[in-house]
Amino acid sequence: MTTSAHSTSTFTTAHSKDNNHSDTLDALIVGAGFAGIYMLYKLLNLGLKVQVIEEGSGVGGTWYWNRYPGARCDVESMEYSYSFSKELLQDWTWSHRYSTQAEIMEYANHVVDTFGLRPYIKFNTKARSAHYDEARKEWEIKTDAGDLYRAHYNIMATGTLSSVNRPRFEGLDSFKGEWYLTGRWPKEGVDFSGKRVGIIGTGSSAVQATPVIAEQAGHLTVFQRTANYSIPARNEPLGAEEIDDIKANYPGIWARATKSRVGMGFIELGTKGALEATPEERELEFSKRWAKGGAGFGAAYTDILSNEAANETAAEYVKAKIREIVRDPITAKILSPEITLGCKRMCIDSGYYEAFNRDNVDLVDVGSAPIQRLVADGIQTTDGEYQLDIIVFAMGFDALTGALNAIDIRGRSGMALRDKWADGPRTYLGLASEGFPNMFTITGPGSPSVLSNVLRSIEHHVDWITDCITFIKNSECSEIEANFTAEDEWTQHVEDVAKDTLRYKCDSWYVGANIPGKKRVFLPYSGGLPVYREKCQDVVSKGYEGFVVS
Ligand code: NA7
Repeated sequence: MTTSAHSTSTFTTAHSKDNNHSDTLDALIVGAGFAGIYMLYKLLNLGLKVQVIEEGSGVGGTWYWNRYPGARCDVESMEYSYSFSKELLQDWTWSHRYSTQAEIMEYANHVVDTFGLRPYIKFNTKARSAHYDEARKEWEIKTDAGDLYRAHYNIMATGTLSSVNRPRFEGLDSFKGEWYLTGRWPKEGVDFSGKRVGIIGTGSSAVQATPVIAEQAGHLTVFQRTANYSIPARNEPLGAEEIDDIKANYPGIWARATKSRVGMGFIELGTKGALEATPEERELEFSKRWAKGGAGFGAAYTDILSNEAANETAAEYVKAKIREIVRDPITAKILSPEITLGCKRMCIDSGYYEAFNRDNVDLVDVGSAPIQRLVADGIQTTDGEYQLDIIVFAMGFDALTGALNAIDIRGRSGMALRDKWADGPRTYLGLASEGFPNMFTITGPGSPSVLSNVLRSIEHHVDWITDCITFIKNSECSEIEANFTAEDEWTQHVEDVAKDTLRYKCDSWYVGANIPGKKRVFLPYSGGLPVYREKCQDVVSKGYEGFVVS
């Protein structure tokens, strides 16, 4: 726990606390992460009978599970916050520019308790199946804990980066040491002291964990398959004056976030192309942003993610920084990415490159000499064997579709969602899928989700779903379902818009390339939040165009 602690006040909400779970619910929400929490709040305020089921024993979603050393948000805390309650914004105070996992958990719990939401969440309860009963026009949801819920609406708040990419290495069972997944970190923590530790992966999770584990372990070996770009976070405590200033200016910050492609009001977006600037101007601009730290580096120019030559200017700047920081030139070379900057999500670090200057840290390039198998004492690559006591798998997630496909979801005529999506997800606006009436996906595939400050995308989706449910209720209809043509056009549009970006060509989790056998499809919507919001609003204005309401 951090010492930022925050508030004692409670606000009142309009809902009643009675909730008879044996009756048909108005809505069943799967997941008590940030999406599920806000969805619950909104539907209770509509006076609906709602139940949330959550696999973990606490709220927070992916933050609940990702308690690995160094876990932190890479969006600034002051805007990685719900914006729906003015009181909450004033009441809560973050301690640092970028929050730790522990502080984010504290915040999630604070929100849940402030608004009296906890009684409506059943913990340690994993959704196993959700089947649509066409005759009753109800969803039937079964859980691993043996519950059966019936609900009019089935709302999937299952998260975008929540289904862990588990190791499939040959010989995993033969490894005699301990092994851990960053995405399922044990609550009691891990004692690395004096141990020979290996970490597989160099995405955000590993980049955050590496410097912290390096300080504790006897020796740390980082197994890197693909070098990625990392920008220093420059994390620091937030000063009282800065906090007061931000709190006084939240309306302006949210207004800026609403206009921003990525839903961030703090990031200063460049206004011209990198190639329009002179080399000296670029050097100055990149240096300014490197010194400030954070994701703003990638927003220095308008064309970094659309023009290869522009991208190269930013990439070269980072590579020069790596050479400057990392003392051993061979290590610096291996750490220097060959991929397009930003095509895999850029990392934000606190001492990542510096960690490789430590005597107890080594880098192994498993891109050129792949891991062959795990053996009793460690990892065997095509180049040799590495003796380890502990292995940390920081291998990412089955992004956007993994958590949904993990549940046996069946719509009309028993159609399985995972069969329908075998060649890639098909959604209308990332909110709904044809054949699955009254089911909504919060930040689902085909919506901006992971290409935005996900808190802004969550709030937008939850507000949209709430309005939609209100509309259905008021119109005395019982079903809403995406129509085939609208879904087809949207799915094609998501792909078409992505094609214009440099991210499209790169092997990343954005296209499902990290999961063996996953169909290569660009998963999030890359047209930006403002365009996306306008489209969603337009659909509503035209009487839920593209949906069948019956
Ligand atoms: P990422 O960004 O998907 O990173 C996973 C890392 O694991 C990445 O470096 C992968 O290398 C590596 N990986 C995956 N499978 C293997 C195998 N089989 N062998 C070696 N290395 C492997 O996941 P994170 O959890 O770090 O971050 C995910 C997001 O969470 C992040 O973007 C933030 O938004 C929060 P690869 O690049 O595929 O070669």
